[in-house]
Amino acid sequence: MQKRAAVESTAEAYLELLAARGVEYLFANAGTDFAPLIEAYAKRDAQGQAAPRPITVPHEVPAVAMAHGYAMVSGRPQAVMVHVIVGAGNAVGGIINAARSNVPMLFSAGRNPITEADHSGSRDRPIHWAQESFDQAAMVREFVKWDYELRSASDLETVVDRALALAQAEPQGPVYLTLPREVLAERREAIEYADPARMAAPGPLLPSPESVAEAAQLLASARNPIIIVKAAGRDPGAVASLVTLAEALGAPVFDQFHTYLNFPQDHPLHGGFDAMPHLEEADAILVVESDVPWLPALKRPRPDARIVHVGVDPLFSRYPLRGFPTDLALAGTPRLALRALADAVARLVDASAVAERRRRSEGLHARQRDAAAARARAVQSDSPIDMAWLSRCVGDLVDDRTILVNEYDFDASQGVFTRPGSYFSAPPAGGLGWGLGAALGAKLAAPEQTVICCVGDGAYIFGAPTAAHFVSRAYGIPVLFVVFNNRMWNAVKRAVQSHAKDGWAVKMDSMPLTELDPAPDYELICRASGGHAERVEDPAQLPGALERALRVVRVEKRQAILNVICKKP
Ligand SMILES: Cc1ncc(C[n+]2csc(CCOP(=O)(O)OP(=O)(O)O)c2C)c(N)n1
Repeated sequence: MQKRAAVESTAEAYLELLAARGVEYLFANAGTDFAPLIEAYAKRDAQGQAAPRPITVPHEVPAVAMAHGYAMVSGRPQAVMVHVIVGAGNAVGGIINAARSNVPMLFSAGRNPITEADHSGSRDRPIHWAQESFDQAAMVREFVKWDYELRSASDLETVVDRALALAQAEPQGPVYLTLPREVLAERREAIEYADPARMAAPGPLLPSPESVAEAAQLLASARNPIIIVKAAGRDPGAVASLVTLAEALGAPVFDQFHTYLNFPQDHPLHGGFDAMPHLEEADAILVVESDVPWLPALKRPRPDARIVHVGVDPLFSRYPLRGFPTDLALAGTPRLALRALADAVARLVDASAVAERRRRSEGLHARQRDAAAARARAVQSDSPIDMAWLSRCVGDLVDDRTILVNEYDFDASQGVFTRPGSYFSAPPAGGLGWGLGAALGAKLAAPEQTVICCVGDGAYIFGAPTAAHFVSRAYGIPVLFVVFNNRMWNAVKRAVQSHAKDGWAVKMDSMPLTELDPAPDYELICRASGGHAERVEDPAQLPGALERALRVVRVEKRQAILNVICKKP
């Protein structure tokens, strides 16, 4: 159906279209380039017309992370807009995260006025000369699927629909749109557009029956097949398919460097979080949505092991170097590809071999669970607090209406996540500063869920906490933030230890460039935005402090933070 809406400018037409296309939020960090858009928002607000809800995020890192968090929970891309080249520069890390996580997003930036004078929107500030670049999109081009500069209002519908369809086409990812101020400011009387849109993203893909049959044959004839998975749970529907396949094979599933809930942790075939000790036994390996299924520098599968990869882009075509052996690659939507594989495998396997493998896998599962519990018990009274005990206490709070967003230090083996879409951890690209914004975006997308955000003290600082806590209060988005505060960048320290085991830094116990001591009173940053804030040093006080903070988040609907002082490694 063709729809006509009265608007005053291209900026207003843009808002009309975004709303019509179901974009619920515009996460924005504004500058002078926003003037026509702000004007359009004010007009639509005054007249009660629909527009994506504008969220002021006073730093680009949490702004992009909020759109990331919203899309990872809801599956729906949102819009982000930042200020010309300088805002885009601050946002690039988040775009890299979204790209490597295959998270859809409409990322946009204003463009400095093109003309020096004589047009509505022409340059009228001294920054308007220095803020122009030769190729603004170049800054993000390598990490977006498509980029374009809106040149004329007449193409608006095509441009917006193409951007949203491409972002949602698999492999999903961010797209980038430059919005020049003159174009946004152009006067218009109306916009006509198709409603619903006439630009659909391609639907789910299934690998060919021949390649499914070949892979099924390979897996079903193996004596010791194992499954390694990282990000299948990006599509919550893939979890049940993976369970069906694992059960058909009786094969253990290893969450290796996992970024989503891929497989219920209480399932007897969940083999834990480290496949490396099991690589040598495996004569067939199914790698599902995993860019890095093992670390070849440390351990590799047997040379004769047959290896099948399943994913929307099983060769990870945007990675310059990636050499994991691939005997068969099944490109397709994991939910469908795994289900098809499960059906084919079930027709081929030997039931007694499956039962025997399942029995062994159940033993492994039980040993893993017991070992994790023992690790936490052994340190439960340690002071300063051990991160295993902290993870246990947080893990114990997870129920069927909790989402956990983890940027680094929460140890997932200390929880029992079972529900698809209940656990998210840092993107494969590891651009720090993702956690706070992602948790806020997750809470916006799932207001009925409790969102717990676990961050290292380093990750907390990268997340622009003043901006994140501001957003939480300003828009009523209550999240429980738990800071795993070891007063250092342990990841960097560990890298030095593994790079030079007996080197100077280890021998002299000297780790310059890794210390975050003296640590700020992080809880005060949250308190400054009206949050409940506690500093926790006594391990025995931890469960009580978590309960109090959760009550504030759930009942008072206010953000809360626990600054948990942990052992310094
Ligand atoms: C934007 C960005 N800058 C730097 C790094 C390098 N880096 C990786 S982990 C890390 C430290 C994280 O510290 P913290 O969150 O306290 O966790 P910890 O390492 O102490 O467990 C750093 C600096 C990064 N990943 N991203």
